[in-house]
Amino acid sequence: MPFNGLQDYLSALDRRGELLTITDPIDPELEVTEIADRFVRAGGPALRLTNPKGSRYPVVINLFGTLERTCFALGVSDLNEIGARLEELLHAEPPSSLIDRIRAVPKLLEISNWMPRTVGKASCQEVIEDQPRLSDLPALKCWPQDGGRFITLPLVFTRHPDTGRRNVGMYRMQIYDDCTTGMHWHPHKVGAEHYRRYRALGRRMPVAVALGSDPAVIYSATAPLPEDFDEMLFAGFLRRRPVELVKCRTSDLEVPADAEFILEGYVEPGELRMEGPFGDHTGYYSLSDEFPVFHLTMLTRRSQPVYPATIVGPPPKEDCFLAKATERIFLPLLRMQLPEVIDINLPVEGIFHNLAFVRIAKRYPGHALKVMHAVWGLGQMAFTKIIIVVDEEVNVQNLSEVIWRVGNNIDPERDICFVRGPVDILDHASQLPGFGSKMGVDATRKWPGEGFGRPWPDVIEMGPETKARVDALFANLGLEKMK
Ligand SMILES: Cc1cc2nc3c(=O)[nH]c(=O)nc-3n(C[C@H](O)[C@H](O)[C@H](O)COP(=O)(O)O)c2cc1C
Ligand SMILES: [Mn+2]
Repeated sequence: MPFNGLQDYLSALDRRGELLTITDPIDPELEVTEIADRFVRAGGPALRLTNPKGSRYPVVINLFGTLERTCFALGVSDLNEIGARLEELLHAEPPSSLIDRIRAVPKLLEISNWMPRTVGKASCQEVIEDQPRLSDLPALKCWPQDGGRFITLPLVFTRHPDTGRRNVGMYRMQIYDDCTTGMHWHPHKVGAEHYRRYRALGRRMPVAVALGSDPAVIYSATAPLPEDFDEMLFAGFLRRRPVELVKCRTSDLEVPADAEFILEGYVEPGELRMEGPFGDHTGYYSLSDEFPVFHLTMLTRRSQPVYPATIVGPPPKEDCFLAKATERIFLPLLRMQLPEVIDINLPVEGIFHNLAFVRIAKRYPGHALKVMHAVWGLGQMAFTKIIIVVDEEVNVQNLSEVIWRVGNNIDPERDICFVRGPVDILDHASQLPGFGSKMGVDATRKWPGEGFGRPWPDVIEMGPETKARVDALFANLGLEKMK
């Protein structure tokens, strides 16, 4: 069942014994991070800190702190279920016969059931503050060298000025004062593209930010959807129920009705300000740089809101589980473009952009190279710094196996390819910000058609007859568990 907002999710976590309430005074500067970090590393519960210093709103954090909790948040017992649902939807054959057409109707009705719905009355507008103060929020200063306090789990709503299409992205916001923040959409992200269009038109850009909603809605803001795909429709698909939206008070943007807080405001084209540093996903500080500025003009909220937050930093953190959800959910989409891909593993230590293991059914000479170039052409996968392609017999989820196979199967000079292109803005090693090089490793077995003239050895394996004879012997000795 989908959740009616963040507090409904918290109640459900509480019933599962996955919510710990701490009533002691805790400082949103650094202390919340140290507490949340210990709990996330221990696979511990979500946290509700009811007495953050300097604010009357409780902080909730670690909402996606384990893989199991992320599954629960998205209403599944296994993240592959969502991928499978998506696959079924995408592979729906166009109905040919009348019977097929009739059969397709429920499926189509189901899709229309996920379209967001607009409502008139919303809990996120129970209280209207037209003289809002961001200092009322218990926003975190996460790490010692951070440039200030940051809103770390915001859902940023914008519209393309020409098409009117909505985008929702999670882009952190550094609080400068009571009514301005940074707007840290990287140039590659859709919010930044909307901004560029507003700038070209010379028009002020309306922006609305939702804090807290059904966790499926929160997750959707992080999902690497195609540019014109509405995150709120996607959230409706995930929760199997439409997201209810309400019109903002000061703009035509629509925001989740169940949110805890809505920050309404605008970004002025051309206005830039230094943002950061910020202890980031990579485990390093991202350096300060110029980003657009968000101006808050109105805050609406629930009468008893909670403030959602997250911290990022050296893995694992909560964002690792959000990203694992993305890996599983989007595998079928990747496979629509590249059916030869069997599986993919973006290990958390690789911070998702640094390292991808791709398992393929190799069909022709050069196939691994084709796959890596295709991956570099797919949405946010373009930022993958190292892609390692292996054959279908390699289980990419088993890092021990991958390292064993890759080390054995490559001749570095021949099998490593370098390309240049866009890299993640958070990459601090690239020669220029956002532009650098990437590396592909073809760790598949080499074929004669690839110029490989030597015989390729088999992997060592015991024969089944010998195994069966020793199984029988072990059973007699009471050693049957030793395989
Ligand atoms: C906790 C968290 C914080 C994030 N912060 C940022 C950020 O500050 N800037 C950014 O461009 N992307 C950030 N991201 C990644 C984007 O949310 C992600 O790339 C998303 O797909 C962007 O949506 P879009 O394609 O609609 O632009 C963050 C993700 C998470 C999980
Ligand atoms: Mn988007």
